[in-house]
Amino acid sequence: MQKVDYKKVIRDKSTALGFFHCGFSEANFLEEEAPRLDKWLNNNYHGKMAYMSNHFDKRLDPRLLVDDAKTVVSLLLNYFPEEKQADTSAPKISKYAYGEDYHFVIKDKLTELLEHIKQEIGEVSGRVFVDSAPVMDKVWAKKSGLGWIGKHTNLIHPQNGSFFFIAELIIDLVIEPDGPIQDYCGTCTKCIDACPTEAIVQPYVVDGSKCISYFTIELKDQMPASLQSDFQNWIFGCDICQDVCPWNRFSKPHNEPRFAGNLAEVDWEGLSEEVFQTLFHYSAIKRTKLKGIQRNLDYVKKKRP
Ligand code: B12
Ligand code: SF4
Ligand code: SF4
Repeated sequence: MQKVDYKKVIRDKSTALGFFHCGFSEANFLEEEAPRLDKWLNNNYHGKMAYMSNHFDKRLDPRLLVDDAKTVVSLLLNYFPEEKQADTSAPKISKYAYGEDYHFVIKDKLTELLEHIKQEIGEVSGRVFVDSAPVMDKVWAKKSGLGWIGKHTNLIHPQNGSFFFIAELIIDLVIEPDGPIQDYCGTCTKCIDACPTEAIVQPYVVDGSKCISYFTIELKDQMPASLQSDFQNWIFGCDICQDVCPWNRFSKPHNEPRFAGNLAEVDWEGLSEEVFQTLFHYSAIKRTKLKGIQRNLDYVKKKRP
């Protein structure tokens, strides 16, 4: 009887589902990351993202999340849009949030992938993850050879840049791991130099509590009165460190219909609750609620010269 090529079965289906890269690593303890995560939390770089300080042990070991976990299958899904926001003076939204919320889109794909694995390979159990549990997405993708973690702390693929989401399947099937690739940041410091809030406190370390993405999406309170930064019109997330990264010259537009979206027509200043609910019901933008968007608009208006 011919032996099933597990990697081929999984890779072929992941490509058919629209993921553009798929890699494998052994599910075990993240020894190198443990002191880094500990330090990051001790420095309070998570700010008010309390969920980041929960489940420290599980975050570092997928075997504590999934019974009998053997392999982490890492997957990348492109979200780089065909057209960027044209009006540079308009309020800016991160490219990842132009279309439908990626959690819904990716979860559907991962569920289908896991079903396919069961059909083709047999008794396999596991769980799907898309930024929904204490899993270090970038670290697993790096270990699986899908790129390196750049100085701005996002994962970069040498052919596709960094505008993609990362997701995983953690399964109880033993698969030969792929090895990591090298870091190609070299002497470049463009992301560090461009960050308006100096959130990249040293190469490869972001103080999350200083990042525009944190202020505009994660922070539920008022902006701190002491905040002097010019957010350069970003009202939902921030793409600056990725926009300036030379590796993103290689980004190609996604072909995921559910990520298509046109925010150019949105009258941000005049948004009512009803219009907000209609426009953003299936969007990641819903996370801030209308109140958050209005707070962010007020902030960038005040900081405009
Ligand atoms: C918390 C979080 C945030 C926080 C904190 C950011 C951060 N860098 O941690 C905030 C809200 C600021 C944020 C912002 C963004 N995020 Co975010 N975020 C996460 C989340 C939930 C956890 C990340 C995490 O574990 N942080 C904890 C710290 C310890 O990890 P870290 O910064 O990666 O730290 C590493 C380095 O500091 C490094 N390190 C430390 N010291 C040293 C020393 C050396 C020598 C070296 C080599 C390394 C090193 O080791 C640490 C561990 O690997 C992940 C999803 C997930 N479950 O993984 C998404 C995730 C990282 N975010 C994502 C995205 C898209 C963004 C934004 C681009 C969104 C936007 N446009 O606004 C920005 C980018 C900001 C930035 N430059 O990082 C994607 C990244 C995809 C990619 N290509 O890498 C992820 C993976 C979500 C997903 N599933 O797709 N995010
Ligand atoms: S996302 Fe923006 S604020 Fe955050 S580290 Fe990058 S450039 Fe700085
Ligand atoms: S801008 Fe330069 S230093 Fe920053 S992640 Fe990209 S290549 Fe690395």
